[in-house]
Amino acid sequence: MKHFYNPRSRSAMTDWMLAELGVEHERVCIDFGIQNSQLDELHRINPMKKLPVLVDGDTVVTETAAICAYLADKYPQKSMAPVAGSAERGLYYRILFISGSAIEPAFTLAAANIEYPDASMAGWGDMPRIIDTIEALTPDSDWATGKQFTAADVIFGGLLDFASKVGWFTPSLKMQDYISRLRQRPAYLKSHPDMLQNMAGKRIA
Ligand SMILES: N[C@@H](CCC(=O)N[C@@H](CS)C(=O)NCC(=O)O)C(=O)O
Repeated sequence: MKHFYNPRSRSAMTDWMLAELGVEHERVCIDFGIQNSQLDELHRINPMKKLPVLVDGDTVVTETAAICAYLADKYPQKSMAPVAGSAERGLYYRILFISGSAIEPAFTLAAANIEYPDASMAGWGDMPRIIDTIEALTPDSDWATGKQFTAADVIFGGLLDFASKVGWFTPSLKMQDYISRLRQRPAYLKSHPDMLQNMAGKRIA
């Protein structure tokens, strides 16, 4: 497997997922400022021209949440996804999908000081609804779907961790506790060496 990533980007989450799984893979660190054959390859395999990308044989997976879900299913012995058909699996899907389709766009627009005029028309609603949703989905203890740490924590927790570092929102105490638990995981530390520092104001690759 080949992972196109940059530790200073959303692909820190897929790097973290690979570290949690402990699977061997080829790393291709992309610097968007350097035009080379690796960047050409990224542009060829992903018309979105974005990181992260996972190439597994003939399969090209893009989108951070899709890559993490794909990896969780590929290595079931690592127990990074709740059992298919279980109640926890429903919550797992909810968290994986809402992170990319609603929480992220809401944060991105808020960071650019853009407010969509009608929360009922926008798939991501508005910031008050998003903050209430994050609060409801944040676990009081353990992990997002219960006792088992899953790819949903890498995606949802990873987004909260990143968004709080760059100042996109102010986490509640419950959210801060959850983020602190995530930051203590050895695989998190392995994949976020420089992301532990204050990222406010720094360019995201
Ligand atoms: N929806 C995508 C977003 C990926 C994304 O925006 N990646 C950024 C880095 S954080 C990127 O590659 N930007 C380079 C560009 O768009 O030129 C995902 O979740 O994977």
